[in-house]
Amino acid sequence: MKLLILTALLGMSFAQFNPNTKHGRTSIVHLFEWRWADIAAECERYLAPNGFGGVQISPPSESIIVTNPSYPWWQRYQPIGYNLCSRSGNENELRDMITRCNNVGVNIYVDAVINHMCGAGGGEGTHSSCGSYFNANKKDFPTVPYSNWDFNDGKCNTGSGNIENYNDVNQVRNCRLVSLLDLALEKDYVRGKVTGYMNKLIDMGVAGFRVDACKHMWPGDLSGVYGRLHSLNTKWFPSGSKPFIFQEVIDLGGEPITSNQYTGLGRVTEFKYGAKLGTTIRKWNNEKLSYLKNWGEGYGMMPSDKALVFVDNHDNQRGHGAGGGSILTFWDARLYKMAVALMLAHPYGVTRVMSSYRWSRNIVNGQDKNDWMGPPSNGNGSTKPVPINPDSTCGDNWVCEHRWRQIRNMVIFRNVVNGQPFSNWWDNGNNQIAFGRGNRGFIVINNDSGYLDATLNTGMPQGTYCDVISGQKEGSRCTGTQVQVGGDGRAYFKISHTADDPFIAIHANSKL
Ligand code: AAO
Repeated sequence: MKLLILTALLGMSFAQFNPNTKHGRTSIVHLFEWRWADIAAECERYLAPNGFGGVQISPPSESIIVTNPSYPWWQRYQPIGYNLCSRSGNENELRDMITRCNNVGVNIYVDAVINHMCGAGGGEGTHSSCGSYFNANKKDFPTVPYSNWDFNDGKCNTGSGNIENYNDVNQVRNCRLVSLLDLALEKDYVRGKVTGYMNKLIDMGVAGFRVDACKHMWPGDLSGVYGRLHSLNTKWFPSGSKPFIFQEVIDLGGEPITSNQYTGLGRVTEFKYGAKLGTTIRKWNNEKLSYLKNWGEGYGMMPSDKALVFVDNHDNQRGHGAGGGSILTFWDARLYKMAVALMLAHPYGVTRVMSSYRWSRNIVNGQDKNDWMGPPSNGNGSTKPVPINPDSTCGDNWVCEHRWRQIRNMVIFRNVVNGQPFSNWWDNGNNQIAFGRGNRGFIVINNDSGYLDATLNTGMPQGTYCDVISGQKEGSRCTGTQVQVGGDGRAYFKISHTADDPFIAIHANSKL
């Protein structure tokens, strides 16, 4: 009995750290700005067959529509209510997507914008994604409804009403983030509306939430919100499963609000991860791959079982948020693939793969003037579908990093090595490294300016393995390079520094 209670308690307190993924799947992909109909198809035709555990979707809630600039991606981070129509589709399409993805074991995580409503300058009218009326000047959002007294302004002590100083905790949590009308989440009424929205999605079948802008909400208020969330829908999840929570808190150090103020409530986005990995792979500040022997907590990051990690996100791939110029993105494809492979091979954190669209960058003095540009769209702002080319890449400026062979195969690698320890580290003291995951997988990376030529202990059983970077195993042959592992677990590797992808990865399921 005691044991039962203990397990129940543990289950309750740790559940929100568990992504609830199925069939041993371990990674999430952010299908940034995709339409619900496309995501549903992608779950069935690509994500499930290739072992993706879940999808982070763009905010489904009713938002303001901005025409100057013309339909920016960030309009969706300005809710005007909790009706479920957006540029990605309507409520029926959302429901159909959740159902179809769940039916093939791919989870949906919703980007929940609950810190604020639209910007103070959002005006009055029905320029919103479901056409509901709102009046930002009066802080009147009748579809919820919220009105003047549901906002924090009375508690904000800055002249502008906006956050002016990130060193002042009260400002950061009670004032407006870039003028966004800041909800008073300590009010029972507001919490009720927010949890009503989240619970509706849980009942529809979502598996969890990315909670936007958590730095700007008091941990106690968030705890109050999370405590009211329903268990997941038992049509797809074991009874009593709690939603996975990952909270967006940007903590690169140097501010009084830190990640660990939130790690008791759910996972937290670890922004140091992509910033530091970018610096290392770009070899800035004399950083070297060989230093990554201590990657993770050893680099001052939060505990692995609290972290949600990624190489880039929808903000810092275009200069929003934080991380700076070191962040690697699809624009630096060669280094990017190396970074994503390293992330997926390494045991630290729950991993999220980014899937982007291309826009016309216009960088002036290090700033992208087109950082606002929305997804591939028609003239009226409606988002275009994602066409799939015969070679399985995406068309129409959808980048689909998750479909790049090297990235997709490393998502599979992570599933194959799940639960195995970090092992058999090797480095040349510079930018050549290798490490394994128990006896299930091994990766070798050459980011030096000369050949890698070494016989390394892989920890793997004897056999012929297909490299899953230059190709993969197909039937009884490798479409790319082969690796021979001897009876002693050792294998010879030679990797040119000028190779398209200067790294090799093998795993238990790529053995011939
Ligand atoms: C848009 C317009 C605004 C306008 C507003 C209202 O751009 O001009 O005032 O509408 O009309 C997104 C866009 C925003 C957009 C907003 C609403 O990024 O441009 O505003 O939608 O449409 C902070 C927050 C973090 C937030 C990030 C962007 O803490 O939560 O800013 N991210 C999320 C979403 C994001 C979204 C929102 C929140 C809002 O992912 O897409 O905004 O829903 C420091 C702080 C960080 C802070 C950054 C940026 O970072 O630490 O907490 O992030 O500043 O202000 C070094 C430091 C690093 C520092 C960084 C930048 O790297 O180490 O700590 O420099 O100074």
